[in-house]
Amino acid sequence: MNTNEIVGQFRLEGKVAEIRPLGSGLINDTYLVKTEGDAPDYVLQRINNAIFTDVDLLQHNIEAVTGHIRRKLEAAGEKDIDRKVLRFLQLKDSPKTYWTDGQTYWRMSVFIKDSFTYDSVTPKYSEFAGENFGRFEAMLADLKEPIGETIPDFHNMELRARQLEEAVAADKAGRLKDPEVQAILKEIRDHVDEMCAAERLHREGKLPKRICHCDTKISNMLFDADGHVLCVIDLDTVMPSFVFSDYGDFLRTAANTVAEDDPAVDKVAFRLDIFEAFTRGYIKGADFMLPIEKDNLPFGALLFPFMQAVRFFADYLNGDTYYKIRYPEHNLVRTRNQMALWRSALANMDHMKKFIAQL
Ligand code: GN1
Ligand code: MG
Repeated sequence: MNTNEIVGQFRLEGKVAEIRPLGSGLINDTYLVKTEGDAPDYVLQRINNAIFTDVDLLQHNIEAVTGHIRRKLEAAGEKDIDRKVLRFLQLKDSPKTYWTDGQTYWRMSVFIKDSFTYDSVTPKYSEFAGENFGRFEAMLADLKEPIGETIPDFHNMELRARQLEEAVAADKAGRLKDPEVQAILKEIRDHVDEMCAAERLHREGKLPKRICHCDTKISNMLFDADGHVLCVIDLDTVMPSFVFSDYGDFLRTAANTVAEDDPAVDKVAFRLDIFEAFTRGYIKGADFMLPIEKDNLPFGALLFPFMQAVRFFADYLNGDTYYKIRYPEHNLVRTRNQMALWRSALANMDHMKKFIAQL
């Protein structure tokens, strides 16, 4: 079936004028569905079923989360709600919000009008983003419906470390002999223990899990033309996790002076102006945080470049089966970049701690 026929399975308004690729996600395939006249435009996504194996659970989570946020916005008397929370379309012949032919899985949501995404932001926008990602979690704090893990242990550093060791043991792509690969592996192994602190604190009963977004890269937030935050998008990985997930993944993308796959490793640096602005906003929005969560935010800023490096590196050793790549060394380039960011954040640890203590 072609995308036109798939779109035809959903309850949409208007006539389709054009369908074209949208965005830069590394997992799903995304399209913009333009319609004729005044009808809204839509986003069509093919869900990567190799990664999200339980699409029923995935869409159940998303419906629970968007429904809960919508009701809160309504109760607060918000205007323009359709631009502040995503709305997924049901099928013509069932209330389900995804369609499958048994092999591929598809969903559609309303495209939010006059919205913009960014791959880099000013400190001012970061502060708005921080407050809104924090508020996103705060809004979900009283969600009664259970939210399952669409990818079990998604942000569990101990699991990611084990997966890397499995990739090393198997060396499927024969890449382990490269001296650079050996050096990266050594650096990761030297620090992996300290990077698993959150799981230990959780086992000791000191660190709670919250419902988090778990993919707070800067491009997953929509802004309006004036730079105000409209809405959080890409809800596939909303699940219980530590606050570090959302705090850390934003800084991993927004506080890097370059993109996550920029090969110019010497240009990679952790931006303190973005860190400070985002942290101020996040602490304001995530008003539920315990002292142990707040005090460990600098750890979260280190954890995410490190975890992402481990994930890209494991995929490189496995022969690039998880992330989309555009050239053979893409995952290695991403690994180098994320390790450089981690080193730069590490060098700023004292500054980060002091800054948070005085807030
Ligand atoms: C993936 O596809 P996208 O851009 O939403 C990944 C994230 C990574 C990110 C790195 C389900 O996100 O965890 O941080 O790539 N999502 C999944 O760019 O693995
Ligand atoms: Mg995502």
